[in-house]
Amino acid sequence: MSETVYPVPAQWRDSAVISADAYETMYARSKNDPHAFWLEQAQRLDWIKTPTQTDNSSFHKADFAINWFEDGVLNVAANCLDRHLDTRGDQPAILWAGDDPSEQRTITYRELHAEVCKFANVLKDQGVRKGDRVTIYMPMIPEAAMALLACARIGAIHSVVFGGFSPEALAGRLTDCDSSIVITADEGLRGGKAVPLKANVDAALALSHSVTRVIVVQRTGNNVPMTAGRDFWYHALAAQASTDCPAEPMNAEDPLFILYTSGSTGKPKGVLHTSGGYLLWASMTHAYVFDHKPGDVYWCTADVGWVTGHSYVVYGPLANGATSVMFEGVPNYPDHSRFWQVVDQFKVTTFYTAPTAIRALMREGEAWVDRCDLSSLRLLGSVGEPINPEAWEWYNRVVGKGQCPIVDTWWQTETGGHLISPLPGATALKPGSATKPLFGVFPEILDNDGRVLSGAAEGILAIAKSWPGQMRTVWGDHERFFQTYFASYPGKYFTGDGARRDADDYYWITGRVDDVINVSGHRMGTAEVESALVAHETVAEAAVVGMPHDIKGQGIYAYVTLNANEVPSEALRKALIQWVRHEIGPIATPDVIHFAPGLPKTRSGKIMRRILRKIAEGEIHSLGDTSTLADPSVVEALVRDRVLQP
Ligand code: 6R9
Repeated sequence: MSETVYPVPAQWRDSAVISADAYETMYARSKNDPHAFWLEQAQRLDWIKTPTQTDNSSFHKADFAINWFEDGVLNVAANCLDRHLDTRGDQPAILWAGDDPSEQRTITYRELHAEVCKFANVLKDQGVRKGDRVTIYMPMIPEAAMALLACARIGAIHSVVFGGFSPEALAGRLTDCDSSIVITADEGLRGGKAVPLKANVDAALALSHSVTRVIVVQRTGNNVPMTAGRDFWYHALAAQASTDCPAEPMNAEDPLFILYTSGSTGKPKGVLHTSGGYLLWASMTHAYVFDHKPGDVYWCTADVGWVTGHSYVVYGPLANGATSVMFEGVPNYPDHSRFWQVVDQFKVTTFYTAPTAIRALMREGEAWVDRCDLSSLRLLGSVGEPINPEAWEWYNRVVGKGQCPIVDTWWQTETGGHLISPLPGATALKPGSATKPLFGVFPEILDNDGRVLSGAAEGILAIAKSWPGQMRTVWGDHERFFQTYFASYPGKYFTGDGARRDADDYYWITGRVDDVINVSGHRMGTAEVESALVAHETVAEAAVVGMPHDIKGQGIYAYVTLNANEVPSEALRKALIQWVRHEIGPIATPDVIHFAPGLPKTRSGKIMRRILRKIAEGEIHSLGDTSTLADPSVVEALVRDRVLQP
C-alpha cells in the first residue's frame, strides 16, 4: 500500500468549512461534551419542536436501544424544501442529465417543493397514511427524488428497491415490509437500453400479494399493460392534485425509510432509519466532507436505489440547499467521456463516484477525459469499496489535475452516512486510506477475541458508541438486528469490515471479514447467490466466494455440485448464469461457475470457505491446514479444475 502523503493544499487550509484546528477541537468536544456538541449540531435542522435530549443509546443486551433527539419533532421534507424557499427558491435543486445527452431538466427549489406536495397529495388520495410502507422501484429521474420526499412529507416509510433487481427480488422486499403500494415507471433507460420496470412489477405482484395500488410514472412513453383498478398513471392522478400539502410533524425517532441490504446470512435485511438523527447525519457529513458552499454544483453518481443515493443525492444535499446533479445514465454511454461531458456542461464543482467506475474509465485512457473542460472541479470523492492507490493517483492526476483533494468516504447502509473520511481542509491524504473518524465516531480495532488493540494495529473494525445516523433496527426482526451487529463483540457495533490503523492513526479499510462480497461497490451476500443456485433443478449444492477482479474489485466465483444424473456442460454453465440473473438481477451475475464434484467439508459437514476463497484467489500454495477435512482429495480436484479470471 502506498504511503505517499498529500498535505492539505494552502488554499484549502484557509477557506474550508472545517480547518485542521477546527477538526481537532470539534472532535474533542464531540468526545468530551457530546450533549452540548449534538444540541449545537441539531441547529442545522429546522425543528417543529427543538430537542432537549441527544444520545440515549446502549449497545448492551440488558438495555439495548438506539435513540437520538427523542423529544424533537420535525419534518424531513420541510427541511429539504420549505425552509429554502425564501432564500433560494429559484436556485436549481436538481439538475437532471438524461441517459440520452440531449435530455436534461432543471428543477428549482420552488418547483421541487410544488411537485413534492402534489406527489404527496396523490399518495394521500390513494389512501397512504403515516407509517405505511411505500415501495419505490424507479429509474434515475427527478420523480424518484420527488417520490422519496413525498413519503417523507406525509410520514410514510419508503422502501426503495434498485431498478436493476429482478421481479423475484422485488417481490421478496414487498412482502417483507408488507407494502401496499408501489411507485414505478413504464420503463427505465440506461445506456440506450430500456429497462422493463412496469413489466417487472407485474411479475413481482404475481409472487407477492400485499400490493393493491401501482402508480406508474411515464418515462419512455412506450406501451405497457395496465391492470384496471390497480394501476394508475401518475400524470393522470397528479393533474387533479393540489400543490399545497402540509408537512406531517414527525418525532425524531419516527421511521423515515427502509432499505434492504445484503448480509452474510439469509435474506436481505430491511435496514431502518429514522427522521431526526438520520437527516442530521446526512446533512452534517455532506456539508463538512464535501466542504459544501453556496454556488457549488454537486454531483453524486449513485443510483437512488442504494444508500449513497438516499443520503448524498437526495437528503444530505437538499437539506443543505445544494444544487444536486442527478444522472440517469451510465459512464460509458454514448461514449467513455460521458461523465466528463456532464461535469463540463453543468460546471460541476464536487464529484463523488465509486472506484469501480474510476477503474473502468482509467482503462479507456486519458483522451476521453482530456477532451472535456474539467476546470470547474474543486473536490473529488470516492465511495463503496477500498480505492486502490493506482486508481486514486489516476483520479487525482487525470480528473483532478492535481488540484482537487479526494475524500475517500467509508460508511455503510447501516451507518446512514460517512463515518471515516478525510475533511478536505483538515486532513492530509494518503491514497487508499479513508483516514480519520468524523465527529462523534469512535472506531476500534479488535482482535478475533474482541480485545481492543491500541496504536498501529490490524483487525476487525468496530465502533464503540452510537452516532445519530445509525440504523435503528432490522424491519420486523429486532433480535436479528442485535444478533448481527452487537452480539459478536458485546457493547460494540460490529461493522463486518476489517481495518488497519497506522502510526498516524489513519484507518485503512481492508475489506469485509464476513460472507459479504463487494461487486462494483454493490454488496452481495454469498448466501443469496447460493440459494439462487440451489433453487435450480440441476444443482445439488453451491458455495459462492469473492475473487479478485480488475474492474469490479471483486467478482463472483461459484462452486456448483450438480445432481448425480446431471453432466456439466457449457450450455448448463450459461443457463445457471442466466438463472441467477433472473433470480436476483444482473448485479449478481456469476463471473465463474466451477463445476465441482465435491466441496471441501469438515467432518461435521461444514463447508470450508477459507479454502474455497484461496482457490478462487489463485493462492493455491497457502491453503492452510486441510487435515480436518472429511475428504482431503476434493481439494486437489478443485485446484486442478480452478477457473482463472475470465
Ligand atoms: C456506502 C456503501 C458498505 C460496505 C462497507 C465496506 C465497503 C464502502 C468504502 C468501503 C473501503 C470505502 N465500503 N465504502 N470500503 N473504503 N471508502 O457503500 O454502503 O452498500 O452498505 O456497503 O462497502 O466493505 O462495509 P453499502
